[in-house]
Amino acid sequence: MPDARPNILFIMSDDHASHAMSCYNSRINTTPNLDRIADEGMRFDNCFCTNSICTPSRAVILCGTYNHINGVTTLSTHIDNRLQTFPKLLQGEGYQTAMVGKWHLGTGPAHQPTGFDFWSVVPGQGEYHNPLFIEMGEEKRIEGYATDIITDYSLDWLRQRDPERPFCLMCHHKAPHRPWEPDDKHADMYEEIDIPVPETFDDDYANRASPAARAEMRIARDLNATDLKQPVPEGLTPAEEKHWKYQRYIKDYLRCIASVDDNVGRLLDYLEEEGLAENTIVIYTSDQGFFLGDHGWYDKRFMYEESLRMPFIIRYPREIAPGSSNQDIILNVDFPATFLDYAGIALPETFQGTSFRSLLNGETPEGWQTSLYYRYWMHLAHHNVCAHYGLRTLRYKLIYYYGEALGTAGSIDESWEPEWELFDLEADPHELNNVYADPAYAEVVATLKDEMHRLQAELGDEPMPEID
Ligand SMILES: [Ca+2]
Repeated sequence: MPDARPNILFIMSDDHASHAMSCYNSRINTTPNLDRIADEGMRFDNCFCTNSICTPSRAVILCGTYNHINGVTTLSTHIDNRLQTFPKLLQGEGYQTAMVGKWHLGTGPAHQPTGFDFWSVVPGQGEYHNPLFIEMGEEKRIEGYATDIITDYSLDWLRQRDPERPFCLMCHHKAPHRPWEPDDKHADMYEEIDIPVPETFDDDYANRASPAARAEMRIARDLNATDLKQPVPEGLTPAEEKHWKYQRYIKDYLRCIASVDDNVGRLLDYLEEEGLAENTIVIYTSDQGFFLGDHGWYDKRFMYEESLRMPFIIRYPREIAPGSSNQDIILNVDFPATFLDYAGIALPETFQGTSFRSLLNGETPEGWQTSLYYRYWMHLAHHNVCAHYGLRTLRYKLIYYYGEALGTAGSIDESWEPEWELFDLEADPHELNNVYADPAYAEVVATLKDEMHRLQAELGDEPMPEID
């Protein structure tokens, strides 16, 4: 009897914010192939990461644990590849497993991928053009463009698999990570048009705690020559120069996404041609969000919406109604629990996430999570972003910038004074007005702190000394 367990095709790109996908009503681009997944499946509007940076988010997804548990708190704390992961569990139950593309969890015997029948990954961030791969421990440089090659490898692996057993393929794109290098095919896209700027493009960082103004990820000031790829024209006013830099940045970012979109289309076509579309769960997501000129920024790390939010679209015709969407909170830590649920594998007690299969069936269970805990550790290590933790509920967001690196590579600012932020997302969706000190929100603050401490205790993290 054929194995009826579903296949899993998990496609994840790097730094692709949902507001650059047309199925999320992007104002700046179209993504017809990604939209196929959303049109034929479900779009999650409140999917969030627990730490908005590459390496930690990837560890959360594999291990089903928060970073203070799996130890991958920063870019330099690589994964201990003996940890339990969902691909290992799938492999142990007869799934064929593969990991292709960006790994970014370390190289060498202690950190390289485990739990995969086949793996071919780019070391570190990887390169866009003629990238180096490490395939089952062997280095090989491949001619071509990373997004195409990662898809080629994925298709090659699918073609040689055993059709009698289910598969789990993790196809991880390097794109559209900085420095946003498009391929020749998409190099001239958007050449003749101006991409609109977001509403908060000229944010002055007033009415916030100090970290927003301290951050060094401003389009006007912090993009470098490698990012811009062309000399800045002379004679521009500061506003014109900022606008020119935004166009340079965002167009290359969107060109990289256009290639991802094309290549997702190739994978979807393959599933259809092979009669695999019905029994394959297809996911498209990104390791976290990104600022697309929002608040005048590029990059991520902050708990602010554009960075915290992950795109998550999923198609599985057997269980998910086409063209559906969901507003419940799901987290990257919930992904592995969901995949194991579909595979009929019991969730290990050590996994901290919860399967959202019932949400995919259109039902929100009683007591489903209405808040999430977030923590970014790398105090002043990159882009001068401060370490912080916080709580987001459906309406509010509380953030605490406690100002310590906790043994990570960041430099310590001795003069640091801890600061809080509270945003009422209903009244202030763009997070421009910190109401932490507003007496009208005193009760809200107290309730949110209690909830945050409850979650910290439940998840096994320790609060820092908290000063009001
Ligand atoms: Ca990333």
